[in-house]
Amino acid sequence: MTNKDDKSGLRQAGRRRFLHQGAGMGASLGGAAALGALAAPAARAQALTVPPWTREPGEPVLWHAYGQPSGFESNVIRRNRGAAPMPGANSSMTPLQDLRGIITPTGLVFERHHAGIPLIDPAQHRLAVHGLVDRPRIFTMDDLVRLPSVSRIHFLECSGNTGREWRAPSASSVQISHGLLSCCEWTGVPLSVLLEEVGVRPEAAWVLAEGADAATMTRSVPMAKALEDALLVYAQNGEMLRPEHGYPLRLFLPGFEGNMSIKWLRRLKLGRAPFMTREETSKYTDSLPDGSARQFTFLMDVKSVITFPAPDHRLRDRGFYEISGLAWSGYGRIQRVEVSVDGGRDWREAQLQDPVLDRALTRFRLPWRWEGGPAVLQSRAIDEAGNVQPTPAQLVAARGYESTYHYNAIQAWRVAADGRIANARA
Ligand SMILES: Nc1nc2c(c(=O)[nH]1)N[C@H]1C(S)=C(S)[C@@H](COP(=O)(O)O)O[C@H]1N2
Ligand SMILES: [Mo]
Repeated sequence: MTNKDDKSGLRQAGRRRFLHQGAGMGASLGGAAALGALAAPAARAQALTVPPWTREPGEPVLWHAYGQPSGFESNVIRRNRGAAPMPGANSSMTPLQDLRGIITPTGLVFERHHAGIPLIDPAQHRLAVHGLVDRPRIFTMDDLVRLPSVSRIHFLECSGNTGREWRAPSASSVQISHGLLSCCEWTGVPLSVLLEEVGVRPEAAWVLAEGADAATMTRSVPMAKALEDALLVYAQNGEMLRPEHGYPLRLFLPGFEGNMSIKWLRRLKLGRAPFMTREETSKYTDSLPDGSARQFTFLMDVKSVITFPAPDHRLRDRGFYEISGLAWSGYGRIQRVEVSVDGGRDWREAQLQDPVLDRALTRFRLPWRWEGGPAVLQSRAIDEAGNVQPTPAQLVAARGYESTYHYNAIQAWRVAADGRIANARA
């Protein structure tokens, strides 16, 4: 794209070339043949002009000292269902329908706060570690960031994500139905390193983690998880955490429900038994059909969703489209994703985009030709532990209707003949 006079022309030529190559690709990807001959008529034969932005120098360097997306992308923002009854106790969702890779840009990462965002001076922040330890201690942020650190790419999903789809299709946007989900690079000190500093007593079996927000969010973490891969995170996507994600320090538990990754972390207490906090007794438990309830359902189940096309989009022309979406599991890597475009009669294996990482979002793609008629699109993920994403009927059979957390059923989008897309049940 070096010849500025010919930008749009190159773009059109490139598009046609891609669509043409698509024809060859189709055979090996099964069934998506005849991808060529589909450049939309409007994309052909246009006069090339020299646009105003080519005639004079553009904005200077440092136009934004902290970079911003193009103004033409201003609709790509976090959104939610509206005001919540309690000030500060609300969430916002990631615009999955507009994202292209596996990493969530930090400014678009969903938020879930139970009592607002505390604005914490890192110089004032402290982390206390006490209980069944040999050397109880209060750490400053300077103490903590000096310790050996690691970086890991993992998804974070609120266990309430998609919970409102339980009884019937509800949200008319994939952002609202599935957007309590992100995937970032997390940098921090392994909790095991800190626990070695303080000396864990042999009787210690659980760690209480407490946040410094007005919710003083508290959760009990099993010692095995604390020692295995729990992180004391201070940076996200390469820069220090942002206030809404726990600045200056949060716990991060790969593969576990988002609620346990306590933000604004101020205290860790080691004990013999779980601490039975509100968030693990009243909340974040799962009622079952027989009247009992599951407690401590830490792991996020295998799940996937098609992010394009979704109800947020509308198909304008028939012809080639790339179906694309995200798959993830708290049990490990995604092994396989299958996609159906006919309401679940036939399933085709989607391509997984490298890298396929442990407990990270995995992008899948499938070439598709829309003939202009009705279609029902679904994706089904299978993880390396052999877990298969259930249908809504299978999920309800196992869990009933009284739960809100850990909904991971197959999502269907219905494409109408006019190209509009709706949330549906296959
Ligand atoms: N201290 C504290 N930690 C918290 C919360 C909170 O309200 N307070 N919300 C939890 C919930 S329910 C989720 S899903 C995640 C959301 O993390 P995020 O806002 O960085 O996406 O943080 C968890 N940690
Ligand atoms: Mo959550």
